[in-house]
Amino acid sequence: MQPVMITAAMVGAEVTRAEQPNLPVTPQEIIAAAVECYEAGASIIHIHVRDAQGNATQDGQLFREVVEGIRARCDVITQVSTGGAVWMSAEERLQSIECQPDMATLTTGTVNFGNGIFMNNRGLVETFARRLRESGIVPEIEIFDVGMLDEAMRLHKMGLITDPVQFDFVMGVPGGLGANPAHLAHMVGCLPPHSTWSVAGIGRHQLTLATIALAMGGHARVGFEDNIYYRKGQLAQSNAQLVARIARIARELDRPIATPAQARNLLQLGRYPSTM
Ligand code: KMH
Ligand code: ZN
Repeated sequence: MQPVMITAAMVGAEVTRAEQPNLPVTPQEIIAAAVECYEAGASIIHIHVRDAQGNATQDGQLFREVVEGIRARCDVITQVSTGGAVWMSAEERLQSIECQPDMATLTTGTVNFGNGIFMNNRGLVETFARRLRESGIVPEIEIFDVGMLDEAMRLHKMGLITDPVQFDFVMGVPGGLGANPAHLAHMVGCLPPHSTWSVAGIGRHQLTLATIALAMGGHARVGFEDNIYYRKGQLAQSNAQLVARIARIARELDRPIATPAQARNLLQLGRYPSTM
């Protein structure tokens, strides 16, 4: 089995400090939390940023500050969100890639997201995929429902995404794909041969689905974006605490933890030069 790539999704767009007092919010807090997660075993940092009021933003300058700050401290892979928050326009969402991160997310369809709608129509998805391709930024395909997998295959046929494709199954968002291991088994069975995949379980499903993913040979995403608790009724102390726990489980399952260099190799980052 491959070494485990652990992704730390530390901030997100929805969680507040009132809900999780240890949520990193300022660029300096996000950089420090990323380094802690890297030291605990993360090879990929999934990045969202917040404005001075703590609200989600896709401000390109804030993303640049965070990505450059992380790069100055360690070689962990930087993966920016192009999803942003449900109220944001497409142009706003794409500002995050201006700082030339290693990777960026790409959601391949529209889904209910709680009471909101996470809007990703075909035109938007193709535009995002093209922009990433032209910028030499490797996408991670975010799958919030099964049909998004078929849409990703369509992009693959169009040459907008190329092998090896990294998929992240986001399971348990209210309105989206349920956190059911049977769904996971089905989706993994549908993947093209050279793919890699991880699971981001929401809330209490984070630990169980990440563990199942490790046992199946996949990779795992943990962090406050998806889950703020260590266990029922007990808030996690930090994102790094959640990373350290899944790293411990991986070792128990005889899955070594991927270094960022190993993860770069598995994901074949830098596989196409920027044409911008
Ligand atoms: N905040 C969600 C609406 C991503 O980062 O690409 C979208 C999201 C996915 O978080
Ligand atoms: Zn995200």
